[in-house]
Amino acid sequence: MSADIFLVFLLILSKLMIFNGMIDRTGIGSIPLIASAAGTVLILIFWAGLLPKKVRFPLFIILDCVVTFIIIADLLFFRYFSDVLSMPLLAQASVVSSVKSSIVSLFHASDLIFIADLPLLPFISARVGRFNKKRKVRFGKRILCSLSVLVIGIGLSGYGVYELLKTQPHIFKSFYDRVYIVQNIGLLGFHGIDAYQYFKYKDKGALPLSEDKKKEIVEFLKDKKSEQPSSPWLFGIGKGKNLIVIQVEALQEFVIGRSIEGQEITPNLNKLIKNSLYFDNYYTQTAGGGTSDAELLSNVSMYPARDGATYIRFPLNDYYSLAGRLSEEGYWTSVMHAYRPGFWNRSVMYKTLGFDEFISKNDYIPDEISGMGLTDKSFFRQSLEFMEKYNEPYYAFLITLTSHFPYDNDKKHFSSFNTGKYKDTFLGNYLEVIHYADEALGEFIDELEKRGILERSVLAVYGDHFGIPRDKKEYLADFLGLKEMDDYNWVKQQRVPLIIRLPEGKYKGTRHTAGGGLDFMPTILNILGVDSSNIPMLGRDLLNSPEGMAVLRHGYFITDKYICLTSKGIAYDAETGSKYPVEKLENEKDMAARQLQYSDMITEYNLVKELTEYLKNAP
Ligand code: GP9
Ligand code: MN
Repeated sequence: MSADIFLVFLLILSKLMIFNGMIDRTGIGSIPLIASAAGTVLILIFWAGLLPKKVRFPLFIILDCVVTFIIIADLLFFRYFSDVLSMPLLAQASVVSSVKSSIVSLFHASDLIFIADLPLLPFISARVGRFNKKRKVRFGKRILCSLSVLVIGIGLSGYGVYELLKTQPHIFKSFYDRVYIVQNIGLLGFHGIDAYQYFKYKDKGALPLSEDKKKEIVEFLKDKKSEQPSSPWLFGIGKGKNLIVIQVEALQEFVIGRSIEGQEITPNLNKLIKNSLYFDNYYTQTAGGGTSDAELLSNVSMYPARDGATYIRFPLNDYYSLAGRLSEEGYWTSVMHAYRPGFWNRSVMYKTLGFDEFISKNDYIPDEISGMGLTDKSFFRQSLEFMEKYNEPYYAFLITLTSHFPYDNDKKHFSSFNTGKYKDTFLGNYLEVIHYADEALGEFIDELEKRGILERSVLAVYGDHFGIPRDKKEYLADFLGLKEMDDYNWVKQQRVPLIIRLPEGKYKGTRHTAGGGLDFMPTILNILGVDSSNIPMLGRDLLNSPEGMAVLRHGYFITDKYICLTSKGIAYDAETGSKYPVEKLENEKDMAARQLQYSDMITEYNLVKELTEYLKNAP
């Protein structure tokens, strides 16, 4: 390698490593990271040996400038959003303006290190050029050298990617933690994969959208609203109260009211249910975005994206969110989750969703750790202190963490819970962490009560998505005493509990209407007495709908009476599990398909603003 090429290689690699050091001081010694970053630089400059020095020199300057620009842009973005830039973000101009306004405060004097080489480059190159002048290498040999550099570059980058995929096999599917990718394979590798994914999705045929289709969506939304009675039941029963929503990680319905070895698994949830509206036929409708999809469903009443995660792919769309609507009513809105703020692109998305505040891992004292991070008990304790400072009414959205897969947590902070024959099995571990999450929740609710907050609030608790993956279904069948976990049983187990406690425990009782995450927002807005007629929501108010229906993201649906496995062409009686003629469900099938399609159109064409206008002016 000629000296000038080697110099450019070193310069760019150093800049990349300094960048990594700035976003994560501890991780820069990692061999896969260094190898991968070096590999990407080699891929970037492999061609250089084929060109005469006079030609490649200006190209080097351009290349260095481009990489420097990318690094600085990412660095400023990181300081603002705790995240790195990505194609879906860049495609939406407002992100640039949000960072632009604070650019001066985001730029640190130490960042000058990234541009320090630029004025020196011509000088250095001239010297290196003189030193190298006499050596002439045949063209064929140079081609061979360049190809070898390319192959080594690909090999080194591939090694970094391989090491990352060993521990995070799905990370490139939904890009749930961009910073983590950068920490493991470097900035250029990340941007390369990100751009590839972006164009791959982009060409994946967005649904065709005509003016007629838009009108069809409006009609659909209007029809949905007209199903509601003119004076809906319980409208405004929680008017002016705080809204406290707890999204519990991996909490499934089957644990509710159930005991093992003579102990209730969720004694606190069971107690809460006694004084609450309890929806026991409520389904998870999440897809590739996991927890973030559950958040999305509850906060905007739209389905998650068909591919990848909405939080990652459409973070700068317009959304008419629960937080946005409650802000208009004078609420303070805050979301709390003790994990890295960039995970699931939350720091960007929560701004988009209109939350006034995001309290993340960076704001909590890490005094008790288990599983993925701060324990739920400490999370609730500290969150309550934040909440106490808010002016009322407020909307506090709390997302728990301890009961996260794979449930083999350090149990130091757990009280003992005997799972009998399931001890140390996957299911036993799940039951233990859920028991812990329940205990943490119980402490929190007691504290809310003691401080008088409970009676000034509407409290909602629900599970985000399944906890037992399909490959562990036998455990579940055994635990539930089922002969076989067939499709019917499996679909039924996709329920998560939804509990809504009204002040003074009013209107308590179990409700069996079929529903899902999509229905959370309309139900809550009715309870809070907030007009939602202009909001394009795909869900329905579960307290006022004549019939319930939950459409799962891949198309299966559940009505109050039937369960339909659409793609398999099979239907069951929801109660008994006996087969039901699927051709009798044509209307429901059509409704389910349209719902999913409209949701995708709204998301992919960013239609919320336009639809809101339509609904506002609709007769
Ligand atoms: C971490 C937590 C995990 O922030 O929300 O999300 P999941 O893996 O369940 O999607
Ligand atoms: Mn989750």
